[in-house]
Amino acid sequence: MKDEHMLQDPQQNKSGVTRRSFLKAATGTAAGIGISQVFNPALIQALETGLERHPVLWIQGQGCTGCSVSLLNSVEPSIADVLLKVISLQFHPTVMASEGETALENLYGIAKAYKGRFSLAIEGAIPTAADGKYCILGEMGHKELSMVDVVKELAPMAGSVLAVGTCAAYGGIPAAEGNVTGATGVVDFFKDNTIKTPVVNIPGCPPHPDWIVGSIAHLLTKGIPELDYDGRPTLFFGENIHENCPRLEALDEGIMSQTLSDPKGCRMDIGCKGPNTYADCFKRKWNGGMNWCVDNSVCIGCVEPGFPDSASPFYEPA
Ligand code: FSX
Ligand code: SF4
Ligand code: SF4
Repeated sequence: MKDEHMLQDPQQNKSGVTRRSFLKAATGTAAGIGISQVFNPALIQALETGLERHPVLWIQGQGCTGCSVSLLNSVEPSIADVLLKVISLQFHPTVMASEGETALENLYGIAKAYKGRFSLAIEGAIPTAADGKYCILGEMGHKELSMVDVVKELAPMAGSVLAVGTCAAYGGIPAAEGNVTGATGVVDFFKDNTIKTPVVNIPGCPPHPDWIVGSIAHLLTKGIPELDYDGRPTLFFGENIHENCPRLEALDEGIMSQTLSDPKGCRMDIGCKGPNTYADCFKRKWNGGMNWCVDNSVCIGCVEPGFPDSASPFYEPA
């Protein structure tokens, strides 16, 4: 099958958002908070042509789907439109209409047709125990396909892999103490199986939608973004939460919160893990820029390798 026929043409869709209107919105809402470096005018043009022929295939292993939900709930216009019509997302178990063997055949068909030219987004950890039986994605030709099988087969064919969420990046909650499923993060799984495809980690439990969309946009237009020691884009994970926290001044003055409802104090005594955490939540904020964890709770270090064990108990000082 020819490339042209394999992918849906986003421009032919009849519903609300066009690629141009999405990119305009993304530029507007993201201006001044870092993502504008991704969505500059030259890149918008590149996105308009580049995204169309670079499919993203999104598979889900051992996670809670919170990564997808974070993405789906957070952008206006609807991220579902964005993913289906702007980013050329060709497989996503939560949002696609297709199901069963047909869907899996499509997944494999696109991977083969676009070998070396598609990105594989992996959400959730990969459960390796019991021969991968803890996570079966479906059946093809009367054969069960586990997450392990699919990653082993598709990841080497991909041009790049996005490990979306802390579970995919580092193992996260499924790999916490008591990990009976052998839950493993993507990079460790690749090492164990000699898979060499480059990986971009987009941790967070869940990750901020800008981190996901921004990393994909960077990947598709400028290639792999600059990554830190833990494989995360420095664009989003290059700054320390504590050093940039608006409550740092309170700490310097010895004003410490004893309760989560305290409006001013530093949260260190009630467990804030900001000092060990690198992410731009302090300026990007969440829920459309409304608030972030430290406003009403503490930073639990959700983007760090070792989370959640290394950050537990959440409400006790580190
Ligand atoms: Fe993990 Fe994604 Fe935490 Fe959940 O599926 S990163 S458990 S918020 O959402 O993988
Ligand atoms: Fe640091 Fe947390 Fe205190 Fe902010 S609230 S200054 S991140 S310890
Ligand atoms: Fe995760 Fe901390 Fe950011 Fe909250 S503030 S999303 S816990 S890194």
